[in-house]
Amino acid sequence: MPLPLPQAQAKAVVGFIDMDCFYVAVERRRDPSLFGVPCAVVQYNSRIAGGAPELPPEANRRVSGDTITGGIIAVSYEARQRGVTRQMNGQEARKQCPEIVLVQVPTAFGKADLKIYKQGGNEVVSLLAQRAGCCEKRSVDEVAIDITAEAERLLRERSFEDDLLPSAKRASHLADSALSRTAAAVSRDDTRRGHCGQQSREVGEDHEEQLAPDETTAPQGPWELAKWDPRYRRLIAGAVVVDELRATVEKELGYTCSGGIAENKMLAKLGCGLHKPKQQTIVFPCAVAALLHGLPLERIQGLGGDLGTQVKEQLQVSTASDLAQIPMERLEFAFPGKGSFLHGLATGTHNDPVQDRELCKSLSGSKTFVGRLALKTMQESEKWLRELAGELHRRYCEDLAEHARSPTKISVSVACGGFDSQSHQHATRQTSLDLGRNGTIDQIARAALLCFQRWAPTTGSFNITMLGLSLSNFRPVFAGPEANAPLSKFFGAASASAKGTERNKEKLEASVGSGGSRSAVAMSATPMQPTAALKRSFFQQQQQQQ
Ligand code: TTP
Repeated sequence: MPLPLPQAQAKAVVGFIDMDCFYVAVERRRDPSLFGVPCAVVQYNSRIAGGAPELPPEANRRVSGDTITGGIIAVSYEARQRGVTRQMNGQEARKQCPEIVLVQVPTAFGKADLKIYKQGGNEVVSLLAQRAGCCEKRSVDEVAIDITAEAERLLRERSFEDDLLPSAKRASHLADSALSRTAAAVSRDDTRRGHCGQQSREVGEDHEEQLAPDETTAPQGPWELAKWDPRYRRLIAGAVVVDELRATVEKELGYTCSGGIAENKMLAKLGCGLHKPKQQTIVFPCAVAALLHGLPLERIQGLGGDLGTQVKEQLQVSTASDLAQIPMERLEFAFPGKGSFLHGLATGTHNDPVQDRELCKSLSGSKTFVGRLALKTMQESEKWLRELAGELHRRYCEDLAEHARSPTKISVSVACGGFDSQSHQHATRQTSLDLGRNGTIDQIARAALLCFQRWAPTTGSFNITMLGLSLSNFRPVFAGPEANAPLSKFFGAASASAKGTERNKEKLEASVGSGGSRSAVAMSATPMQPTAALKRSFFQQQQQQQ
């Protein structure tokens, strides 16, 4: 049985939003003729020696013929209903569904260019942050939101009986319905492939019918409990908030999404994955035990990767309820320092708060080199480090223009050898760099090469299967002498007045053209004003370091 939630944490209402078939949705927004037809996004052909030829987002990226070797990375729900899965390559998908439209990801710098999808995800987070406050970006298409205050506001301002309760009922599934439990029992891999529960659901016309209130296993229905239990009332108001946020995202950005509502982040995410697309699920406290019972461990965020595999192997468990039975001493013995974390995940009581994190902490790019494409020489490695530097430079420029911040650390990751655990080796080397607001590709490439040479053996040939580059440890940047002022002054000055902003802009415009062919300022003359998100994230970083 789950442990009772501590009183202070029980008050939280967390919403979780996951975009539906996101890369497809981004492509549909760019090309509305893709709406309603089965379609999928495919990878580029990674076996082209020297890297993929450039294919910008605005090019015609539809792929024809039946010899498409790229793997499928996103599948529309129409295509899922016709049996297309993420496990297939383009050729197999076309065989399965001849009318499918396949769109290739854009490519740049010899590899996939995910910029349009990242931008799409960022737009969603910004919109949600405006409407709902504390937002935590969890991945390219997932956001956790603390909606406690908004739910409480609705409870104060709107009628519970006549408005909130019927609205929440109309919009939401319950996490312990028979339907939800079937969905929860499906493994994470199957879910990612687009499992049968999702395929069998019609999008559109019969939506209302599907969303009729589900049967529940709770002895007293949660809708009844809500009449007297404040925790349930808040979750019901939270469901209305999430429903309205989802409607806003669809109206303003054209993307549909699914939602989860619970008292903590892990349960909200779990709930969100139960009914897709364009649906939402409430995880009431009375549903937690039933939801976790028999839940494959890898469905829980945090246990989908290496840690989950180790937990399964060492403790001989496969479900959340199995793990919940393991005594704390044994958990701690097997995974020192992680006992209560694992117990929290297994029992649905892990109350990791929603972090106000709208901004990413690093800009990263990587490239894999499969089989005969593995990098063998310093010259080849240098070429690819430069390609990656070019990609990160472009993103650094965009980030700088948008958030007035600049990275101060660069890391290079290298994987080499085979893909089995014996021969596989992974190393990371890092160094500081000062890109400021005029950083160049050369600067990034030189720093990357320095890191690489710290790792690279001086003799012999390599067998590099992956190269990664990451820029992190952001600091605010400011045009002019204020650059060295105390940060509190900087934030005050930068956001104090429109006059200040204009002054920054003038300085920037004056310096355009002096910084080299692809300098940051040459890319954009946007005023350097730190965003609210940057201020928050910077002060959070400072607090963590103290
Ligand atoms: P997901 O959220 O896992 O899936 P999805 O949004 O396509 O579909 P669903 O409606 O079932 O949530 O992934 C988000 C995007 O990330 C996806 O559209 C494409 C990309 N992606 C990859 O590039 N490779 C992968 O292996 C996965 C799982 C996703």
